[in-house]
Amino acid sequence: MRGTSAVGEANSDERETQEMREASEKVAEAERRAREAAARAEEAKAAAERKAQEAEAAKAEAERRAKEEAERRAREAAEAERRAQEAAKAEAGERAKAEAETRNEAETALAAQAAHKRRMLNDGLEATRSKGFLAQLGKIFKGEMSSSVVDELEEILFTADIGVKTSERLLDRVTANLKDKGDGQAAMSLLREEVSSILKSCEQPFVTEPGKPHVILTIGVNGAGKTTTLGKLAAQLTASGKKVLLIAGDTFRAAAIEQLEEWSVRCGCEIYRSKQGADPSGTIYDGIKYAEKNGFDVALADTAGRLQNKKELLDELKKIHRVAGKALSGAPHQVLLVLDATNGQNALMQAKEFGEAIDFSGIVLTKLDGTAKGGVIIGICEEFRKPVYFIGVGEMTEDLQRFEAEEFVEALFLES
Ligand SMILES: Nc1nc2c(ncn2[C@@H]2O[C@H](COP(=O)(O)OP(=O)(O)O)[C@@H](O)[C@H]2O)c(=O)[nH]1
Ligand SMILES: [Mg+2]
Repeated sequence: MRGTSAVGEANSDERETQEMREASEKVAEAERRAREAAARAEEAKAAAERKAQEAEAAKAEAERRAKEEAERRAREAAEAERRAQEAAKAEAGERAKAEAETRNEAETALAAQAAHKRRMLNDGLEATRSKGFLAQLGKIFKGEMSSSVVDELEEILFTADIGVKTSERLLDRVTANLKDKGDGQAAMSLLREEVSSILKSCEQPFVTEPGKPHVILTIGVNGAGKTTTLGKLAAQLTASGKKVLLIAGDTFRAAAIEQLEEWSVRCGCEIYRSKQGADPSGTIYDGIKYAEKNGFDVALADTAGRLQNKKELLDELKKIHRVAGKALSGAPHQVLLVLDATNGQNALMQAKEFGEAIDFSGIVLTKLDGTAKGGVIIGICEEFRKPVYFIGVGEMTEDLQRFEAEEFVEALFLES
């Protein structure tokens, strides 16, 4: 039994030992596992730290790159801006240069135009200077007189083409201010001053109001230069950018319509025409309506200078005037009386007759070139006190000149 028990004890010891071994093994195993776990945890921590560091570094790198990129962009933008400014500056410079060149060209062209205008005026008044009353006045100026300055002056002025009234006024003013009655030069300069003051009173700018359309009517005797003046005026206004309509109101002669038609082709403006023999006021009425409907800036109406008789002509002109006002309120805005300078004192008579029938608003004096009677303008200004808008000194478009008193006086008294 004992043996059995001993064996049993031994077995139990063995088992105990076994169990203890196993237990210690388990502990050892557990410790190992714990160590391993701790090691893994350590490793994981280290890895996490590494990752965190890496992330930190990546973030820092990303920030650095972003900063660099932003700086690069800013630099590029600044460079682009600088280039744009330079280009703009260069372009502005180019533009200013081009503008200056255009201005220079325009100034040169204007100067050339002005010189041409003066030359045409001076040439045009040549006959008036050398053969008209001014040529005779030259004798006074040079002191080549047979009697006193005042007597000579009186004789010359009263035979000149300036009309009695004007001659009287000139003579009175000169004699009243002449201190030494024998001083020819002083008499001439006084005369020039007086002529200048008379002519200045008739200088007025010609404006076409934006009345849409601004209607201008020309009146005057046959051959005075109405149609030609209208053609030249149409050409000048068209060139200045206005939309111009010519109205062929002289239906009396087919040639008059054709003549105006030629001008319309030459200046590139439109013409409103009816048949020869058509009612002139009806034609002008329709023409104004047409101009209004089609947005013309200016409508220039031609009229006949001769009908069956003078009364009929003046009656027709009055009717045209009335009818124009019916077509468009305020029309005609201007009535230009066209006078031919070669008619001399007759031009004064015509102005009187036409003026009694129609209250004209201004005068055009044509054909000052090639006549010795250019002095008539002094009489026209003094007697009618109406603006002289234009003067004709030749056949070309630009030979219809704006009347400028000072320039005219200079050309009139030009010393050769
Ligand atoms: N030399 C010159 N001739 C002109 C001038 N104005 C018009 N004429 C000419 O005078 C003539 C009659 O002109 P025109 O316009 O037909 O006169 P209208 O009958 O009043 O229409 C034409 O041969 C024109 O060329 C001018 O200022 N100088
Ligand atoms: Mg005509």
